[in-house]
Amino acid sequence: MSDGIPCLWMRGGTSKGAYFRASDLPEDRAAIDDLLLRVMGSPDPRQIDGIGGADPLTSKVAILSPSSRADADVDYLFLQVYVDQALVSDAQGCGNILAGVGPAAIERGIVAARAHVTPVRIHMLNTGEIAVARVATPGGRVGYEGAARIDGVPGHHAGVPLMFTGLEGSMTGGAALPTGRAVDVIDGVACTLIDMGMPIVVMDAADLGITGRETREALEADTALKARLETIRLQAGPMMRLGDVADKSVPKMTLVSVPQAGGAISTRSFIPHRCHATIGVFAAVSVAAACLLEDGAASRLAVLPSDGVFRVEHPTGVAKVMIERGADGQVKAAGTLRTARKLMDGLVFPAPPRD
Ligand code: NQM
Repeated sequence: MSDGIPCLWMRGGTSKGAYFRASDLPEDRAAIDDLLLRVMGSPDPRQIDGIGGADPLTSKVAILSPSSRADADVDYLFLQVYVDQALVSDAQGCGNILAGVGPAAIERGIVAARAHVTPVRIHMLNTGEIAVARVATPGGRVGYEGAARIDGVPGHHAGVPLMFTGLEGSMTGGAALPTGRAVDVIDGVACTLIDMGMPIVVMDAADLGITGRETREALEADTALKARLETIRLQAGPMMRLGDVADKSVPKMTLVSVPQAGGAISTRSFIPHRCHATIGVFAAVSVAAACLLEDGAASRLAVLPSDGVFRVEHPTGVAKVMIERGADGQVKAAGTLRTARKLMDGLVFPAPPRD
């Protein structure tokens, strides 16, 4: 380990993380967690002695290996490395970091590139589901340049379309509504507890005494709001079959309000203790699915699109989610467009164990 560990540092969607081959890491999970804390520089609010960016959105890890399933090409384990606690969690997946998995799997020789575009079937170990990414591979190499733009990322890059099926109840027992109800009242607040790839608690921002148009910074400074959200979250966790969520990064807390910019719904997401600069990919799919329910905060405020493309507004723009529904009205498939970029390929040197 003192010689350094092969590591790709990539932007995936609106997040950043370290991508490793499983074979370059220890086998034992406790040893991996210990190593990743030292790689990222956690716990420390500045992560000064590691490569983490002092924000949950830039303290993320993807571990890749050839797939254990015949219907997938690569296995992807997502780990959230907490910034200011000695905690590494696999209790959630991450659709933004997922955007970098196809390119990273090709870069690392786990998947062979095709001539123009390489479809990569990704087995997401955190939830057991499969996503399909289409990676631009001009000339048989990953191409990062392109014309796709996503809000929250400056400039334009090669698009990475992502398609999902079977997201319902990804971490909560197989049903999109783990309590069987569109609305549960917790601490007097009407909450929609939903999991379509990410367990989230959807609430009307007005019920929490805010407009839902506040900036990320203003919301992060609102300690009374954050305390109230955490009290609701700790009760929602067991109701969503997630057990005690005190040390888990799910469920996420999503405050919704009427759309401001021609979209379907406006959001402010707590993930769960910091406010998201945008919105997570699977969180956006879950919010879009909440808009389609007959009851609940999101459906009461949403403006449903006629073309199946939900423009989910967030603090720095819009995340577009394509939703395909079956004859029964249920969400059958979802998709989104992300971009990803290789930022650094090299060796990472973890900090020594602390005393
Ligand atoms: O919901 C942050 C992110 C995410 C998660 C978080 C994500 C998703 O934006 O699929 O992408 O919710 O912790 O990276």
